[in-house]
Amino acid sequence: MSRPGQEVRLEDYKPTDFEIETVDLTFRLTPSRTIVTNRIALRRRSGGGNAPLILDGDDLTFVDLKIDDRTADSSRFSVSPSGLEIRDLPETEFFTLEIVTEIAPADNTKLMGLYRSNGIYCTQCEAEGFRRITYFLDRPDVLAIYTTRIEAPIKEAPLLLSNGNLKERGPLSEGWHYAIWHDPHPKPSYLFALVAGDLAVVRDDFTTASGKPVKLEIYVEHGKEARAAYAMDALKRSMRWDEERFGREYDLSVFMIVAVSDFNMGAMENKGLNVFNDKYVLADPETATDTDYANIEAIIAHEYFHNWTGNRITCRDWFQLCLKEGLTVYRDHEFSADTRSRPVKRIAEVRLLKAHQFPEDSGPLAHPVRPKRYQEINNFYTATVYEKGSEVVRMLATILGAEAFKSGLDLYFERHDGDAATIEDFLTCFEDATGTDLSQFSVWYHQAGTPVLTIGSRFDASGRTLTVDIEQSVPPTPGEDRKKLMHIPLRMGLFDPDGGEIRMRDVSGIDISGDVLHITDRNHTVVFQNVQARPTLSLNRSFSAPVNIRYEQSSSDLAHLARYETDTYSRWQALNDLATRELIAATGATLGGETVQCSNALIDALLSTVSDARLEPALRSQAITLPGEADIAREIGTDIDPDAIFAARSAVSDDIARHGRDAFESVVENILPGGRYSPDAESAGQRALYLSALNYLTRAALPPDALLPIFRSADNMTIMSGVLGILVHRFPGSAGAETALAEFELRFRDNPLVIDKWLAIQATIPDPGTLERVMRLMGTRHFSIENPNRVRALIGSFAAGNPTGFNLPDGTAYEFLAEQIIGLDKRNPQVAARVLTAMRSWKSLEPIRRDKARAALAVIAQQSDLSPDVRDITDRMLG
Ligand code: 0A1
Ligand code: ZN
Repeated sequence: MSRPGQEVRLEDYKPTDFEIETVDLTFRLTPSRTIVTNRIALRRRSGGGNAPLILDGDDLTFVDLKIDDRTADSSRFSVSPSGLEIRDLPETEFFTLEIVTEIAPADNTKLMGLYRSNGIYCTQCEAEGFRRITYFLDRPDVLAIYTTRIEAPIKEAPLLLSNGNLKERGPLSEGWHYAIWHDPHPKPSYLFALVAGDLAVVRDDFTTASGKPVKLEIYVEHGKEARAAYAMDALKRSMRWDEERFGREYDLSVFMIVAVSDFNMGAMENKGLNVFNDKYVLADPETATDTDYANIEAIIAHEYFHNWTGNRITCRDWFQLCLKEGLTVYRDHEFSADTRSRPVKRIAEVRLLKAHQFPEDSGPLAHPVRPKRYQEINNFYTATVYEKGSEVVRMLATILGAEAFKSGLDLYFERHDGDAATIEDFLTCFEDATGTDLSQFSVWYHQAGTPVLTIGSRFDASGRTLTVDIEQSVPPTPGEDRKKLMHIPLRMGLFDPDGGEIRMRDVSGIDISGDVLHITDRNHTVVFQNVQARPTLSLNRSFSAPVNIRYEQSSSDLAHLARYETDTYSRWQALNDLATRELIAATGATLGGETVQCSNALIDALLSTVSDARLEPALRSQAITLPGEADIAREIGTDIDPDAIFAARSAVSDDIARHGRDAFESVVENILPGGRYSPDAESAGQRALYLSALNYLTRAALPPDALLPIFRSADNMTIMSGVLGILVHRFPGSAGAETALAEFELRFRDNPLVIDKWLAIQATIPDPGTLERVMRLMGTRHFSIENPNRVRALIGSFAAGNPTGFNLPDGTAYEFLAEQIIGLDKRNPQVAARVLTAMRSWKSLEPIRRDKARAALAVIAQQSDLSPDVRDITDRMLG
C-alpha cells in the first residue's frame, strides 16, 4: 500500500503476496450515495506466509467485510484513510472477500474514481483511481477478470456500460434496471470503466482482418450525434491501419467510446470502453478547426492502439509508464505520418517536443523517460514519458532498421501478451530477435537531460578530406550530476556547392550504416575521403535523435540546405535554424537599444520557400512560421526578458512582411481550397498557409478593418478563429477586435468547446492588460473553475502561452496564478499541478522576474494543506 505524498522507489518493487483472480462488482448508483459491493476471489502465493492483506483505499466509506462469505469480526481488519488491512486470513490457498463501500460520485471534484459529468456517471481509474471506488490491490501488475453489475433508475440512466461484453440486462422494481458486463481479458484495475446516464449513440461496424465482426459505438450528449462522424471514421481507419502495419486485431465484439465534458486529460484507454474528453470526439466544420480534426484523429488512434500496447501488454508498475505511452505515441505518430504528410507531421512533432519536452528536460522537473522515484504518479504523465519516450522507440527503429525493429516488436507481442511487463522485457525482445546488444542504448530510458553533440568540421582541399569531430555530453539534471555515455544515432548528409548530395562512402573512424553515424564514445573523429570541394553538412536529418546540436554553421550554409536538402524535414530545420539565429541576434540588439533588421539571407530563403508551388502548402506555412517567443527563449537559455524577445520577433516579422508583401498577397488571393469544407490534410495545409500569409500582411498593408469582413464571411471554424486570433493579437483593444470578439461570443455562447477558443485567444493577447482581462473573464458565465477544459483554456493558456502578458515585471500575474492554484488545488489537485508546470522555466528568467516568480512559488509552498500533487511540483520547482 502506498501512502499519498510518500516517495515510491523503483528498487522497492515487490510482487504482491496475493493474486486476485476474479472481481465481481455491483454498483447501486445514486449521486450522493452509491453502494459498491466488491467480491474478489484471491489466491495466496506460495511463500507469502501469514502476511496480512493490505488493500488500497482513498476517500471511501467502509460499510462491510465478509471473508469466505462470513461477516468479519472487527478485530480482523482495520480501516485507515489510505486503505484496509485484513489479518488472520484463511490458511487455504483460495479464499474470497466481499467488501462493501459507499461513495458519493456527485461530490467527487477530483474527477478520479467514479464521478458525475453533466449528469453522467463515469470513471477515471488510471493511475490510482480505482481505490476511490473500492478497496483493492490497486496496482497494474494485479490482473483479474471482471464482471460488473450496474443498477440505476431507468429514467436517469437508461444506458449502463462497462468493460467487455454485455451479458444480461433487465428491469428491477421501483423504476430501476440493471445490466451485467463481463470482460474475458484479465486486466489491471486502472483499465476498469463504468458509464451510466442518458446519452445518444452513433453506431457502425467493423470486420477484422480475420473476419470477426465488431460493433462500434460512440456515445455523446443528445443532439451532438452528427459531430461524432469524424471520430467514427478515424476509429475505423485506426483499426485497419493497426492490422496492416503491426498485425494487431481487435479482440472483443464491441468497442465503445464515450465523450464526457469534464475530464482531467485527453482520453483514457479503458478496455473496450474508452472515455474521452469531448473536445477530442466532437467536430463539425462550423465548430472545429483543422487542428481539432487532426487531434481527434490522433487521440482516437492513440487510445485504440493502447488495446495492444497498454492493455494486452500492460505495465508491471508505474515506473514503466513509458512502456505503454512511449510506444503508443510512436504508433500514433506513425499512423498520422502514413495518413497525412510524413514530413509535415515530423516537423510538428519536433516543434512540440522542443516546446514542451526540452524545457522540461533542462529545468527543475527533469526526469528520466523511466523515472526511478516519484512522490505523485499523476505528475509523471509528462512530455518526457510520452514524447521523449516515443523518440526513444523511433531511435530503436533507426538503429535496428525497419525489418529488424518489426521482428523485435512481433516477439514482444508474442512473448508478453497477457503480461505486466518492464522496459527490460521490451528491450530484451529486440536483443533476442536481432542479436543486438542494447545495453548502452537503454541509457536513454534511465538518464534525464537532453544530450548535446558539439561538432566541428575541417575540409582539406589538397587531401580532399573532410574531418568531422563529434563530442557528446549531457548537462547535469536534478539528482544526476554524472552522466553516462549514450548511443546516439545521428543521421547526416553532405551537399556539394551545386546542391548535389555526396554519398558518404570512404569513411573512417566510426560505425556508419546508410546515412546514420552511431555515436557511442565521448569523442569521435570521422574522416571522409575523396571529397572534391568543401561540402555543407546536414546534421540530425529527420531529427534522428532528440539532442541539441552545437555546430558553427554559416548562414550561407544554412541557406544552401534550406534550398537543396532532399530530406524535407531537414530543409525546414535549416530555415528554422537560420531564423532562430537571426531572432537571437535581434533580441540582443533590442536589449542594446539598436534597431533590428532582418538579413537578406533569411528573407530570401523564407520568401523563395513560401512561393515555391512545388512544396506542399502545409510545409510552406511551417517554413514561414518563425520560432515562437518560447522557442527563442529556450535557445537563449538564461536571463530571459520576454518583452525584448517579443519586440525583436515583431521587428523581424515586420521586415519580412515588408519585403514579402507581393508573395503574401498572392498566397492570400489564390491558396484557399474551393468548394465545401473538408478537413483533409491538404486542404488544412492550404488554410494554414493562407492564415500565415494573412498574418504577415497585417504588418505590411492590411488594416484591422479589412479583417472583420473576412472573419464574418468565414464558413468554417479554422478560418474564423484563425482570423479572430490575428485580429485580436495584432490589434489588441481595437474596435474591430472587440466587435469580432462580441460577435463570436454571441454566436457560440452555448457551445463551451468553441467558447474555449474564445477564452484562449483572449488569454494569449500579448499585452500587459491581459491579466485584467483574464480576471474579468473568470467572472463571466463562460468560465467555471470546476471544468478542466475551461481552466486550461483561460488560466492554462495565459500562464503557458502568453510570455509577455504573463511574465509581467511586477510579478502580479505570478501572484494571480499562485492564488488560482491554491484555490483549484482544493477541488482538483491533478489539474492544479499541471497548470502550475507552466512556470517550470522560471529560473531562466532575468533577475527581477525570477525573484517575483520565486516569491509566488514560495506562497504556494507555504500553504499547509497542499495536495501531494501540487506539493510535489512546487517542491521540485523550488528545489
Ligand atoms: N492513459 C491515458 C492518459 C491518462 C492518464 C491519466 C488520466 O487520469 C486522469 C487520464 C488519462 C492516455 O495515454 O491516453
Ligand atoms: Zn496513452
